[in-house]
Amino acid sequence: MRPPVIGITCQFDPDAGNRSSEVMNGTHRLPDAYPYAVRRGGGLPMLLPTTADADAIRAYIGVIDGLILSGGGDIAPEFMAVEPEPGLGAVDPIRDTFELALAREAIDAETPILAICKGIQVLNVATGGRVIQDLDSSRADAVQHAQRAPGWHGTHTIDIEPASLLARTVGSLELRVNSFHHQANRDAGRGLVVSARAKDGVIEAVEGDGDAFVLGVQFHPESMVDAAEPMAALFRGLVDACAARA
Ligand SMILES: [Mn+2]
Repeated sequence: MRPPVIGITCQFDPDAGNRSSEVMNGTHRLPDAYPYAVRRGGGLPMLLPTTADADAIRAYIGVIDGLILSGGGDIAPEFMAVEPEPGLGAVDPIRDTFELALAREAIDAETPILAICKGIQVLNVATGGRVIQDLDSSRADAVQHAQRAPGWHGTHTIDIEPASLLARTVGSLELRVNSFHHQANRDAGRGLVVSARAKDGVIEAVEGDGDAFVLGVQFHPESMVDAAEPMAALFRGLVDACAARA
């Protein structure tokens, strides 16, 4: 029996001024930590090229057993119907359009989802949730969410909701996570609940309120699978959820 196929979205760098309707000129990029973490968790990683083709997006969901929405830049505020704030960083509306459609298709199909960093923002916006465009790091109780330690090193703690999918998956109610974000979810979208927060209240995880494996994390577990067992458990949890549906 083949291992569950885990589709992973990519970062996409458009090439300036050279886009046709047929060819989306640009370059896909993805740190190898993602496919490595999937293989280590027992899955078969498969990269999903960005596309605007709705039929192709549906076909992706038909092919994959599970989905990872990977990290990247900021989500374009137009998809939340709000104006860009001064602290907004680089956005890629092509990638956002693709990932929002893919996330909605995956939710409808009850495909297991692990959404990582930017992915947790995509998951929220796809379900009508809101995003803080730029965390206020000057707040008196603020935690540093843009760490300058190596990626495999957890720097701040999160408190996990008891009886949550996240707690069951990592086997703990507290976790030390890495942190490379300046955006965060402001709330949880439809069908999602908050399942972890940092000590300053910033949302660090959301999950589906149903039986499907739908988990979004604001940190980068793929960078920590060799350093911290609970991080590897997230990828095993995704793969096991896919295997259980097969
Ligand atoms: Mn953080």
